Amino acid sequence: MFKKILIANRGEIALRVIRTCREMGIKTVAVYSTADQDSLHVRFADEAVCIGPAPSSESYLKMVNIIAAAEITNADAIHPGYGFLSENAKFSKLCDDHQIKFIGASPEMINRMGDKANAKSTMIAAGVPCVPGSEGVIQDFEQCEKVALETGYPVMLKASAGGGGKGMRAVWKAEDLRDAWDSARHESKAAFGNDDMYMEKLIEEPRHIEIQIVGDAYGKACHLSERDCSVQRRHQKLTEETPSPFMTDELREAMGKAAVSAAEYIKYEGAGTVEFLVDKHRNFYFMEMNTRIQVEHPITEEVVDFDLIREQISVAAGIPISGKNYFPKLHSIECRINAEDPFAGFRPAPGKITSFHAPGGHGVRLDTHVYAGYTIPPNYDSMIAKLITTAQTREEAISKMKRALDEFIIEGVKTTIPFHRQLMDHPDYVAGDYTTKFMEDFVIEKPI
Ligand code: MV4
Repeated sequence: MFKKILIANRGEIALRVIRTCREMGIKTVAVYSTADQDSLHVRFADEAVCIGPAPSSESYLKMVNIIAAAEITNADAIHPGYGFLSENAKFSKLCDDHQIKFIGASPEMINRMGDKANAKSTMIAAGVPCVPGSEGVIQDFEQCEKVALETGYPVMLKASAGGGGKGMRAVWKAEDLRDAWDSARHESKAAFGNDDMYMEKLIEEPRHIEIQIVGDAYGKACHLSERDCSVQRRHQKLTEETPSPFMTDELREAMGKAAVSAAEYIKYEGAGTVEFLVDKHRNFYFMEMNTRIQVEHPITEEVVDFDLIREQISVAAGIPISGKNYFPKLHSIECRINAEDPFAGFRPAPGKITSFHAPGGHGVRLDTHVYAGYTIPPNYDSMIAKLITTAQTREEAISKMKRALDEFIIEGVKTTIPFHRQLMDHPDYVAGDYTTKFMEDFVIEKPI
């Protein structure tokens, strides 16, 4: 087992990893930017190394500084958390080159899944259901028109380097194809330096349901059931839950099986997520694979009673998985609490937290790095806490969430707490009747 792990991240996920390391008797090294000197991850780690100034590009993304910090502290592994360098093939390779175990995917795996057209071809080969469309990358506009006619409108043009909706265009009729092709390629080139495009049939009002998987170093994989992440705004998830209110035992069996096939086909090692689009007829299609631990992993941990960070570390150390799949025994919901003003288009609202009272009680988990007196720096993403409630049923998990949101006090900065409180009362949400379109129609009521 590792003796010392460096956590190449900040915020709640850095704390989350430190907690499990503590329980496993593994020493920890925090790295931090000058903006994070007073962060809890710096205080709770055994050692801490400053890696640069506030901008991420000069600190949390500065690979050589992080490797240097690992070398001077004698860390034998690096946990990248999510975001930052967690899906960076160069960084994964750099760790290998320095004989430091990267607790994440291999450079080859990251590259393979990062290229979406390539990921899709791989999944077709693995027998995973994919949306009908082009076979790989489209060569020119002439081929684009041909594939659109074969596929049948409406279609979706997607950037192969994309993800998070960038370089993606829905096209409803042939006369709009040219503009969509030009603008999607332009957007993709500007964002990723690559304008390879592929095409799919448009799935209307899909649900976003993902399967958590874990693979070991011996080619064996298992799944830990699903998370429903359909409540999103501009490709930012707001809340997630498991089990999905749309799920059936048959669908879970089929999606779980597909996700395990995907993982075993590519010999995936570590924790990963296979994302699917699910249509109203419960057809499911591969969308993307994430080769990292995700923000919303705690809801899975709560319903299957399993520490995913411990499993990541154990698999990275070469310990085989048990091989069995895990099914939800409870219902869990996560609300992402962001320092944003939900009444002003979710505009970021960094600043000093003047008072803070955390909710608690049975079935309430709060993953956060903030406290009274903490100043949220403007340099990083605006998530400041994840509030997770778990109960026997969905109805009880919602009641518990309402209660927990009501007793959660954060003063000094605006937060998304009032949004979540309204969401928990929304009749369609309460009925479990929501898709990825839900937030387009959601009207937030301003308090008087
Ligand atoms: C789609 C789709 C409909 N049909 N593909 C959005 C992010 C990107 N990685 C894939 N996305 C979508 N792909 C087909 N063929 C609709 C979306 C989509 C979406 C997916 C998941 C969660 C939220 C979404 C919001 C808008 C569009």
